Amino acid sequence: MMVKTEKNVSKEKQAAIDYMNDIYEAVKERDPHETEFLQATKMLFDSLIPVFVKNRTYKDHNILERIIEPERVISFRVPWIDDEGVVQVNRGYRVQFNSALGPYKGGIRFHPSVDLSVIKFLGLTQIFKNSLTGQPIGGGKGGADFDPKGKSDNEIMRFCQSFMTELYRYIGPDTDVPAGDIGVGKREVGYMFGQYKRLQGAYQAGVLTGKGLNYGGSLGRTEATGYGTIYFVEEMLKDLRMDFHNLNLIASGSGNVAIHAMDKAIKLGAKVVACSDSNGFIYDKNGLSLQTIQRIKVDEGGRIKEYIDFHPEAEYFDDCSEIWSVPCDIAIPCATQNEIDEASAKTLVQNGVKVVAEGANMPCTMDAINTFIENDILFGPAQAVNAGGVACSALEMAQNSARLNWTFEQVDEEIKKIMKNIYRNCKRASNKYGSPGNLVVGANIAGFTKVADTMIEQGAI
Ligand code: NDP
Ligand code: 2IT
Repeated sequence: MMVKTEKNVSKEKQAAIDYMNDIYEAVKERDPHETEFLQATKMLFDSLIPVFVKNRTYKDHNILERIIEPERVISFRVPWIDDEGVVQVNRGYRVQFNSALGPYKGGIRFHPSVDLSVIKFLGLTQIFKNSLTGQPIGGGKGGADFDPKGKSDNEIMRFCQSFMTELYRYIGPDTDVPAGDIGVGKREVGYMFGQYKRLQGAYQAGVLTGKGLNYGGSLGRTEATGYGTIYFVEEMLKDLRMDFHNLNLIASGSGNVAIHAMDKAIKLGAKVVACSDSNGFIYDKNGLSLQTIQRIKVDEGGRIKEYIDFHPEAEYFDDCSEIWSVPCDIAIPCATQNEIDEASAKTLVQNGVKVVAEGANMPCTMDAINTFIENDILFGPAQAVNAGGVACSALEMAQNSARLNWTFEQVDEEIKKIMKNIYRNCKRASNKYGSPGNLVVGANIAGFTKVADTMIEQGAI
């Protein structure tokens, strides 16, 4: 059963719940082992119930059955030669999920946990995130179960080249435009771009985003997801008649999203007291030094525990999931999926958290989200909160098409506008559909209805 049984449910609502349960069960029967994808599907369906109560059109057009099935799934072998001369093999994926609004758009993740379920959940949520940005981009995602940790620069390059040797035939500036995600940053995008250019025999700058600044990358893209996250939180705080001053913030992760979110939060007056990597977390009640974190993680590719070598006043704990026991006003999970479960959510609530915003994709389990909502904690869902990254990618595509470069200030201003707009639209949709303040419902409905309406306009494809 998808939705908890409620008393006094209207006939119309029960019919919508039954209808959506049937579709969910069919998805589950088809791919029972895709746990992350099923989780994302369930979260989406739960939010959409009010839409299906109010509106028959989407049911008449079988939108749910269509939207939940990717337009195309590509899976391929990625052979590469390690520094010992041994051939290694990984599995690569690209899921081209939905092209109603524009070319497929979404990142590429290199992490040992990557499988089709992970890429499908990321692809599904990307559709609605991209829709929320208001830009002409469809949804897709890709990746490989490759572990970049401990690999030499040459190994990374050979892997990226081999990955692109297969992927290049499926992508293009008007077809599918990948970017970075966990384990894929400017370096990896550069190697993939070089290989794409070589195989294609043409310089198509708009085929990838997150590029280096010398060859079509956009100023502000590196910062965009983290900054956008904080611009969104700023809007949430305004609703609580608060700002960042004197608020304690904790961020999980210390990668691209976490670092730039912490940077912007500090600039706006917050105190960042804890952050982590996959081994453990650091804590300093007086505030962490972002400069040191950046030196360790960005410049030297080290581990977060090295922080205490430079700041003995800080503490290191070697279990990253325990970071949620640190008391804070704002919690922004910025590492990976399912990093906040119900128990962690309850701890955050008990410790007085005021705002939780998902910098990462699906970092909170469904029970965790319900815990926040039931306790009236203002909660910002991933597809809205972290949309600044892909929004900036779409600005990079626009700059590439026009063959010009915007200034950092122009890009940053645009991202701020987009994030404010997303917040407004989520709030409006949550009000319109009877769940005021529930931004999960608002984000899913606002993202979904635009894609669904467009699919209807484009016919039964
Ligand atoms: P990075 O690779 O730059 O950093 C990831 C961070 O999360 C690292 O600190 C890493 O620790 C930690 N981490 C990764 N996997 C795990 C895990 N299984 N358990 C605990 N910690 C983990 O990635 P990004 O910052 O780019 O991405 C972070 C999240 O944000 C992801 O969910 C991504 O999908 C999402 N996102 C990213 C966008 C972007 O533009 N980059 C845009 C929108 C969302 P360690 O170094 O130890 O591996
Ligand atoms: O999850 C995401 O939105 C990203 N990894 C960024 C995608 C993009 O195309 O910039």
